[in-house]
Amino acid sequence: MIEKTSKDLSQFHLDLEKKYGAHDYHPLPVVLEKGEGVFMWDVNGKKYYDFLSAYSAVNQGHCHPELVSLIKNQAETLTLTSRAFHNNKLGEYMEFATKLFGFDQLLPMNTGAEGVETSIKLSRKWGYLKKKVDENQAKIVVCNNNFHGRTTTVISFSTDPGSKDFFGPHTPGFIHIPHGEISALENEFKKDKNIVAFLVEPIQGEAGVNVPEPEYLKKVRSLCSEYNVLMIADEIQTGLGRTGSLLASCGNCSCESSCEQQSTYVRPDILILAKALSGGTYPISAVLCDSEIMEVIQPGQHGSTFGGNPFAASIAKKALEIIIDEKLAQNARFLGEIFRSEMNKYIKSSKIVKLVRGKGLLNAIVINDSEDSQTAWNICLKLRDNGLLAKPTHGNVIRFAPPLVMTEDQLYDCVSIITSTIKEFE
Ligand code: IF1
Repeated sequence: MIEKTSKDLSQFHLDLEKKYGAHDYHPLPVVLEKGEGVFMWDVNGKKYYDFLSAYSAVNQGHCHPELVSLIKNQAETLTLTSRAFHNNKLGEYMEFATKLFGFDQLLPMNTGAEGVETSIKLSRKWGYLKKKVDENQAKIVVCNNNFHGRTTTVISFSTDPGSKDFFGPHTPGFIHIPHGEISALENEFKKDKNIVAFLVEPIQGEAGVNVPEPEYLKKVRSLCSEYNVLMIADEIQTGLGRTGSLLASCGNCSCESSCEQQSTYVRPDILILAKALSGGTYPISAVLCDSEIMEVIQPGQHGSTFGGNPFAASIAKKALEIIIDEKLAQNARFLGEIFRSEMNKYIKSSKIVKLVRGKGLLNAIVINDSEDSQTAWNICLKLRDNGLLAKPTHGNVIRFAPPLVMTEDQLYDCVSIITSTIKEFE
């Protein structure tokens, strides 16, 4: 029995997790118990800026009051019917989301990985039924250093040994190319007529916020159309305002109307959303595409117990409305410019930070140290002590992704905390 000591409540919780939990994470040593907007508080009452947003799942800010109120109401009304029956929230959510993103239809799932798996099943079956690729030979092109989730098929095409090794035998049918390299993509399309899709993150988050050149997605779109290959955009982390527009594949739009009306919109054939689709309250994912693709899935061929439940559907519609009504994409674009500009001023004189990169409020700094150094980790520990929570992605890269509801003053306050903390390591 682990005793709850008054000295430090955190240790009590850390010990419980260590003793009774799987060790599938190495979290920063902080135990949180409350969240509101851009802030979180630990069990000892210490307040922090959240600069990770649960990997971009809390774009609308912690415990957004409109989501909390809706959840309370729906929780005492109807939460789950299964898709064996209809419910009064799913259709209105589907209509809202498909019109907002400019697609015919939506398939509701729960986690991001399930959304990715769904897009793989849709693409393969579309390939066999519509593109007429050879039976059981459908191929999907993916990028090196991708991150699309942790299910067995998805890690089959990971290039990260930690995600992939010792989980074989791996699902076949995936071809790897470097992210951002158009010629590599065209070479594959020329070589293999059985390619049915190209699965891509507009910006690679986990790989360290790799931003491709501005025309990359446009060229991907054009090649996929030319070779009749489905373009699948995994916007699970980059979507929903995070990179300064409603979708990273929208470019710098005005977010005043549906994506499709934006001239800068690179419209994928399949769009995958999750994370902030629920405002960080509940696992919700969605796959959107036109009927010509969606119709390859018929009753009994795909789904999930919780997919499309009235609780999730009502939350997701509200979460999307908040992003639009509060102009969170525009705020992310505005604050992201300030963040990178302020960090670049600091970097000029820093020996520790090599560069800052990102789009909107999905940013990262690269520490001038080896990949296996502890510097980034130690900086994050010090940031924690100074009231800001962030975590390294790989070795020497620290991702910075605050909730999109942050104010300009709060951002300047965070820049001051970050730069003054890093100065302690100069
Ligand atoms: C972990 C990373 C981020 C994602 C993209 C699909 C998924 C994710 C682009 C799957 C999920 C999460 C998973 C979480 C940490 C976090 C993460 F570090 F793992 F890689 F954000 F970068 N596509 N990303 O980013 O969605 O099934 O998790 O709902 O597994 O440690 P999920």
